[in-house]
Amino acid sequence: MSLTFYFHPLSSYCQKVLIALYENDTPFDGQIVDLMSETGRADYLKLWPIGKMPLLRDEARNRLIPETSIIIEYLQRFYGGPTVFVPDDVEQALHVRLRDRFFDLYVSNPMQKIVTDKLRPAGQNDPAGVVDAKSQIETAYKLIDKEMATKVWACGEAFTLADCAAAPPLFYADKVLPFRDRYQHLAAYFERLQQRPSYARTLREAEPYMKMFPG
Ligand SMILES: N[C@@H](CCC(=O)N[C@@H](CS)C(=O)NCC(=O)O)C(=O)O
Repeated sequence: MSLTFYFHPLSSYCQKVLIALYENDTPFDGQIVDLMSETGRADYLKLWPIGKMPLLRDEARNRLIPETSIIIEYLQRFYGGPTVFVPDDVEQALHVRLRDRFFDLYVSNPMQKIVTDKLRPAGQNDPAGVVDAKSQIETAYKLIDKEMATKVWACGEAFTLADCAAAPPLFYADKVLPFRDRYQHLAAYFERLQQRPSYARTLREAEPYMKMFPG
């Protein structure tokens, strides 16, 4: 097997890439990484000193690829299938990349801030940072809700990189700042994401680990 995917099933960014792998039935060996264990973290840091998951190793091309958006573009270029994550058209591609950045930076990262704050030892919390993160997500919800009033997927009719980026953080963001009763179009979009077989499978595989999710 040429591709090895280092990941954890519960991790939002890892799920983003799993969705892309499942969309095109791309064969890979999965290696679960436990960053909570001392040895798991030490081994992973040898691979990628930045220490962020996931990573893709491609034996055939002798490449180690970090960063989810780059991994998904890599998969499309070298292991492509029917789902095209970033369209060839330059303007459309820029739009998809913008929406991908939007979900990573303004939903995923603030969601992580809120969740990881719950894991910090007593006395090391950052209440002001959590308030800022919630405010950022709320603004993002409003913008997504407006966008999704007229769209099926994040960038229109086709499922893209932006939808891979959207589904996992929306799932966790809804747990820390619920949106389903407040934003009708966002809620309907998230429902469609959950019905998508690639994300449904990702969620199913995360289920046994869900008890590790704080609060
Ligand atoms: N920009 C990175 C973000 C990856 C990221 O934040 N991963 C989280 C898991 S969802 C992580 O590795 N957190 C562990 C840590 O920060 O120690 C990407 O897109 O790959």
